[in-house]
Amino acid sequence: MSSDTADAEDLQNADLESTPELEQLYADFAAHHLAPLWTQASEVLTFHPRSDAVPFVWRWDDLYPLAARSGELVPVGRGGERRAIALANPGLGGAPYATPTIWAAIQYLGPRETAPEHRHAQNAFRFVVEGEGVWTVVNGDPVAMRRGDFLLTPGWNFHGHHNDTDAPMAWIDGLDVPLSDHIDIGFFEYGTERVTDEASPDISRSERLWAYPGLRPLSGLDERVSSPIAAYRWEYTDRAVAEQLKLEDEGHPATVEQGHAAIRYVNPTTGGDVMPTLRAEFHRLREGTKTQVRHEVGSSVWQVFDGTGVFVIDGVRHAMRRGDLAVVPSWVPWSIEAESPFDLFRFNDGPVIERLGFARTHIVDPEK
Ligand code: GTQ
Repeated sequence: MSSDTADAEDLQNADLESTPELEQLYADFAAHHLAPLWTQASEVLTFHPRSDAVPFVWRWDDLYPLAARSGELVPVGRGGERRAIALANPGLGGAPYATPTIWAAIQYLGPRETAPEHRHAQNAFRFVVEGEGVWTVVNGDPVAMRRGDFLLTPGWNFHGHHNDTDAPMAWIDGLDVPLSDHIDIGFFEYGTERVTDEASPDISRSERLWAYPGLRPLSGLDERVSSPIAAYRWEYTDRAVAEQLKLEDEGHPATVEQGHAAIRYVNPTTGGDVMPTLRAEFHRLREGTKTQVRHEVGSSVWQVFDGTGVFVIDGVRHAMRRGDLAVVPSWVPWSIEAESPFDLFRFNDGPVIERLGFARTHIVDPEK
């Protein structure tokens, strides 16, 4: 990529001589709320994506105790809505955004606590790296949350969470809040203070109707923008990636690259992503696997589910372990090295980038 080496400064009309007439022209532009391209072309038309967001890592060992302290000091209830603490990317000026499109937060519920029901246009999911005992109630359907489960709250579905146990629980939330903010689509409504169904079934009604692989109910043949499956259970995710590696062992290619099994969570009514704005995946790397170095358009957040390894982001090595989260901004090169069997959850804005026709991936040739 020769464009990498071009300096932004090279492209500006830097040698345009300042004259009183020119300065007056610029002042008159400003007075009329106008801005010329030529003084800022290289910022507006970058040779490749240059995110304001920076690569960054948050440690579970920092996040969890801070969430627990919030649990001591901050009640959860109407108005604040959620005891959720967002990852604030240091490049994004203090906004509570992990990337320009993605909200990622740790959410914490103490023993027997309830986060009240509400709904919003923004799409949301939860991923559980440890613990259990909270039910998220989605449109009146109680959905158990346990380690390894991936749970959906698509836009405009009422949802509240209640902890049915005497132990606290924390998990991560992913939402399209920053994208929603940029494009001004937010609507919000309060629901009930208590969750509408405090039952604690093992699986939700949604799963009983929708979560049998390759089968869909004839009562629901319409296409839906978001998946009707409220929970993607760990037992299936685990099995799916384990089988890919076994198939590879048996000489049947099934992995994305050698030693690297991965799945995408999908909407069974379309075969596409679970929600229009968010993609989610689960990856399992064999011990010793090193992925290729990739540049991708769009930003991702990774969370380590199990094992240890190294994330190399923009050439910087980050040792990662269970619960740690890493942000990879658009087009920043990344690769992963597994020091043990390494299980990873990733989410990103892939569906938006693809739907708008902006998707590109560049795999760095190790020979060059
Ligand atoms: O659980 O409904 O992290 O509404 C941010 C906004 C979680 C939620 C967040 C939310 C929620």
